[in-house]
Amino acid sequence: MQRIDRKSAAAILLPLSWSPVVESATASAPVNIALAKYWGKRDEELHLPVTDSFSVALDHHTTTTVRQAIASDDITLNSIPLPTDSPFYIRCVKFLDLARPSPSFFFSIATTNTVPTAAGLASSASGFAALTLALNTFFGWNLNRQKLSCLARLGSGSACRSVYTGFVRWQKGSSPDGSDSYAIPYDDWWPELNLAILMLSPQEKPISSRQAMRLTVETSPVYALWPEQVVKDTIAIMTGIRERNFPAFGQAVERNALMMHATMFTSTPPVCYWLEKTISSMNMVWQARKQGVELYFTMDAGPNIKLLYLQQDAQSVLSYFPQARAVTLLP
Ligand code: 2P0
Repeated sequence: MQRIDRKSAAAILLPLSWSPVVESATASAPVNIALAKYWGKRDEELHLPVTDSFSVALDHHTTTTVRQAIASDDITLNSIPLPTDSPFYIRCVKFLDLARPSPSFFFSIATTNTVPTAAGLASSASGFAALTLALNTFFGWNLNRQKLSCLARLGSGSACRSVYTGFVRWQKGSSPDGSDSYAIPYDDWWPELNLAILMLSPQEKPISSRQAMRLTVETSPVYALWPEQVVKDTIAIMTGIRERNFPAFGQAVERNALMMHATMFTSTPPVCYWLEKTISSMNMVWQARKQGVELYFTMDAGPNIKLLYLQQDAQSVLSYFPQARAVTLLP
């Protein structure tokens, strides 16, 4: 397949030249949780996914302010300057290179997360989406949401979903330049839907999701089943929302997360983010379900569990999991 580099992919989205139109610009973007996961890229450079994915926004945000700096890029995260050799600084600068009006232009970036770090939700998705929105204002690009979503994707794939609130579908697209790989909002909302975080370990991941994703695509025999499964799960999730069929919705969400982890277990070498507590918590969810509580879970590339349930079951769920922290979803 024809390969397009990041600069060329960004050039399709941006004007021919630009310079700041304001002294500073601030923007916020929500954290999103995938219900049908983005797992596997067809293009590593442009973060183009193998499949669609589907997410819901949380009422937790990243807020980012962009200014011009004098001699080099400086980036602060929750008021702490990022070391220039830290992986996140390097990732941000690689993204800022796309927005730099000239090689001698430098950025001052201040980023804060409303997410308590201990909640395990600190997210590159909300971070790159907020940075994209702030750059759009800073340079007066006036990009529409579609282009903003494409641009955010060049920072981190899942960031393309964080330019919207509510339920969001990232359509994978097929163009080699990624111009049709962006998120679109899903025009329905489920006010009774609840999510709570079961924080089982605040420890850093043994392997980044980016690396795990790559390893899985390259080595897991189960990965061949994944694309078709995501299509089925996404349809079941969207239909479940439309019809307010919580068991159908929950089963699809849970199956999708388990299938993603199945691709990891079967990679070489195997990747397992689960802890013993992860497995016992899953068992507790299944036990609760047997006892009539409509409770399902999802998991990302980590050991923590996100519980999904309807408002009517909130009390029962919290009696099974008193340590779970409910998080508001953002329509
Ligand atoms: C998701 N994850 O859909 C999936 C589920 C992790 C598990 O998106 O390489 O940081 O920056 O495009 O977006 C995490 O991967 O990966 C992720 P890059 P990203 O939310």
